[in-house]
Amino acid sequence: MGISKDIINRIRKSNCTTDETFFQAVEEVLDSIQPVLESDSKYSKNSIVDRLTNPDREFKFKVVWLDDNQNIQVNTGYRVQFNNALGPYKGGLRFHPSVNSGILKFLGFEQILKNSLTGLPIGGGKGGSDFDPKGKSDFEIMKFCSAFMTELHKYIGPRIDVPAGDIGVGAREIGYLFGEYKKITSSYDGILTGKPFMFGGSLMRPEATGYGCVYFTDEMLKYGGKNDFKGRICTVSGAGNVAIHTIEKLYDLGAIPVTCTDSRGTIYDSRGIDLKLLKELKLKKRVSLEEYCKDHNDAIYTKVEDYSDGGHEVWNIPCDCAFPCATQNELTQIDAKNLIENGCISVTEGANMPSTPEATKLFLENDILFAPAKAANAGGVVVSEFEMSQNASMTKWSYEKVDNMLDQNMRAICKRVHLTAEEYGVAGNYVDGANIVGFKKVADAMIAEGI
Ligand code: NDP
Ligand code: 2IT
Repeated sequence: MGISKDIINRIRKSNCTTDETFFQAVEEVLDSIQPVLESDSKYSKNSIVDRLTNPDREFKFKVVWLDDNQNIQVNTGYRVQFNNALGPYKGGLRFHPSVNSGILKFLGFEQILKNSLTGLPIGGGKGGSDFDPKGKSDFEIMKFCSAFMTELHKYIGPRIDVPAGDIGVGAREIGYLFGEYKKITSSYDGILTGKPFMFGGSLMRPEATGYGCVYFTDEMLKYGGKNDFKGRICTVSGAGNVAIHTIEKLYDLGAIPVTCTDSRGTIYDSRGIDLKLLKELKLKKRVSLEEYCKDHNDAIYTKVEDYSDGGHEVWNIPCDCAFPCATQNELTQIDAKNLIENGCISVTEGANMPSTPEATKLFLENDILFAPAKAANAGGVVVSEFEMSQNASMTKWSYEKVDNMLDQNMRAICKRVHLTAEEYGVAGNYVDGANIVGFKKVADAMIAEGI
């Protein structure tokens, strides 16, 4: 069957960008939804594909700030408001030198379908900056966040667009962004999610994405007839918010997570990652993972440049379950081959689109239980929506309540995806299942709302 070249060319023409990630994300979705488009002409009559793959609007702005040496620094800020058919634009902010409008379009497009899949009333958006938080003082982070919000505040609002965190943006940055918004507007709004608990944040938001990934996988293993996590060896990439809380929940459910990675290297600790130390290094001291070996000299640290088969060290370590939780396209075809040969039974995408299309194809062909990002990592935005609800009603929910609701929501998403894959004759293919569920809901809302 395949996707029509006409559609792809049209999307490329209307979304001019040098970054390929957006087209990668779109092509996967178009491939999955072919049967839906063919079985009901209302989607083509209403030009849904063209409308869905063009953001409602994109903002690009200059961010000028003063560093600690009194030098004036200039960065670029962005917000892509992609689709609000189901609710206010909702999605994170990424601060990383690689950020450009193409990457944010990929993330914003994925976010529309992810948010739709949750069943909650939230649309899709994404933003960020090419600002590099690495090596910056706390004061410089604050100065940058203030300058960024000076522009961003014009475009957001609790019923318009509600940003959150992503790579390089955690509770510290959200706190500074919130403070600046409040100063500019004098209004105490739930304008961002992922806020510290003391001023409107939800309990469990920091843990939500990682815990959600593990709840989803637990359910997927059951559907796949593989029982639970007890005693299972797990490999995890990343050493940030998502990776740390994935590791934490894996321990809770009896698994043994043995790896973590950062942009410089991989730690392999066969007895299980020392979670307390990992949090200390990455959340408090913000230093390289190499430091881990100072406390554990039997753990193995491999620098990125010292591994050279075209893949990544972390995916060549034998495991039962793999969790890529760092960044896009970090798991290649060679990595997928290594995982399969080493006996891996499941792969859960904690990061957004961490597997290349070739790797995904190999997993599906080899009956690996594969949980795609837009389903598996939806726990973060689910609890973000809970935070919006709490802010709107001026209430605070208990840790147990949020955790139970997160658990139920992730298992419900898994069921929806599983049943949809069966309904469309691709049982076990969660990529198609997730894309179809997410697409149908947002597309039907767009049709009902008119042009
Ligand atoms: P963090 O900034 O907390 O951590 C990111 C981790 O990934 C760090 O260990 C970082 O290494 C590593 N990393 C980042 N970029 C690269 C790169 N180009 N190459 C190698 N390693 C890299 O981010 P999060 O944990 O929040 O996000 C991780 C992933 O999860 C992203 O794909 C994000 O979009 C996705 N996600 C996040 C959600 C959230 O709630 N935070 C929700 C859903 C998805 P170093 O320490 O060296 O910088
Ligand atoms: O990719 C994502 O889902 C996020 N970065 C979190 C989005 C959110 O609004 O909580």
